[in-house]
Amino acid sequence: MRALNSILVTGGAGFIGSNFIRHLFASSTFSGRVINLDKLTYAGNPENLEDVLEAFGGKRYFFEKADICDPEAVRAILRRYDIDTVVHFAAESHVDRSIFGPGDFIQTNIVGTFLLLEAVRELWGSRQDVLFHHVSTDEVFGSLEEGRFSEDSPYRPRSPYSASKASSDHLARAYFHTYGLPVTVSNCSNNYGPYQFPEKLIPLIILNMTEGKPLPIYGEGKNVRDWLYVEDHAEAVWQILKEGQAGETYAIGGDNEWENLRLVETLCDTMARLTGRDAKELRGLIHFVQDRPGHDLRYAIDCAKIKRTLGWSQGMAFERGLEATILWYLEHKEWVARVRSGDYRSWVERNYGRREASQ
Ligand code: NAD
Ligand code: TDX
Repeated sequence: MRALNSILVTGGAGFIGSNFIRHLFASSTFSGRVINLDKLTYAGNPENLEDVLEAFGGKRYFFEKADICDPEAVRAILRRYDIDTVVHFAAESHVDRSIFGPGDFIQTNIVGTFLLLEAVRELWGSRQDVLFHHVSTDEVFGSLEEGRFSEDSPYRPRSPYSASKASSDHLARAYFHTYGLPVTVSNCSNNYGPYQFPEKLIPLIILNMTEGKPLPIYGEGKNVRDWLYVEDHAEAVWQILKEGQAGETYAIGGDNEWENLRLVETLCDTMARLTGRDAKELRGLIHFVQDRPGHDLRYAIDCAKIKRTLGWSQGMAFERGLEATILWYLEHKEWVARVRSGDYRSWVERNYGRREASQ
């Protein structure tokens, strides 16, 4: 029986990590505590979890500002909270940034994952009621012409980001096979939803539409991504923690493929419907720009295994998910303004650091 009493979430101040932590506290089947370990890079914003901090801070929710590449800090946190489960989200996550500066991706995604695995192995020894869950991406499988990726697809990463994630996947699995560390891995398709940093396609397009700015489409907009609502991903990870088998990999996807251009046009139409703005005018903002170097053509995931073995399925219809996401960004103007201006970083120091220190 898995302990699941003291869960360390790395990268919990980011997009998926913060949605996962909120989802855990909303789940009637979770009664333990969460320790959010995050370095707070440009992508980390503890304001994403302000509501969780208010409700559970100092009781069942704890924040620790730390770098997974700092073994002493990580070891101290693992011991202090007697961690029995790790959910490893922390990573450099943006493909374009990896093209223009791969160094941080190698450091955090590869070296950081290795150091975290080492620290956990030292703490847990031969314990089997524990779990290290490694969160990864479908991008490790490369670019598809036809068919879909599954757990058995060969690894063919093609960007510094996906190469670094592939490397971390291999390390996580090696710790299971070599040391018997209870490890699970998941490879998920593109997530969307609230709290996504507006460098990624969907929030970038939503915010540029609200500001009347050009909507940049790389190349001809023919690249295809499979989109999944972030809360569905969070639920999949929670089910893996509860029922997933050590040593197994789970592919997670939306069964929801979209060409980029068609997706952006749909975002324009949905925005128009929700706000009364003119759809043609919004579509007129579409602007083709130079393609991403090495741009993968298509990703798609066959997630039959997690459906069959754990009973997971996607709960959010895409149209409803896009509406909810657009409305979230329209209703969170202050969050957007602070993220856009960089103010969220001083918000962290002014508000969050002070309150954490008093816990
Ligand atoms: P994100 O960039 O929004 O968040 C990453 C978080 O990790 C941030 O809070 C950041 O501060 C933290 N972090 C970065 N380096 C760190 C370090 N050295 N030590 C501690 N914390 C550090 O990313 P996301 O989109 O939420 O993705 C989370 C995970 O899910 C990543 O591992 C990513 O590869 C994977 N993933 C993402 C998607 C997607 O569509 N976004 C899809 C599949 C898998
Ligand atoms: O301005 C843009 N214009 C554009 O055409 C941006 C930012 C993106 N794109 C294209 C590139 C991709 O084909 O849209 C698609 C989606 O781009 P991103 O949002 O950058 O996501 P992607 O590169 O597919 O990677 C995402 O999904 C898998 C996450 O960032 C990864 O962390 C995850 O592993």
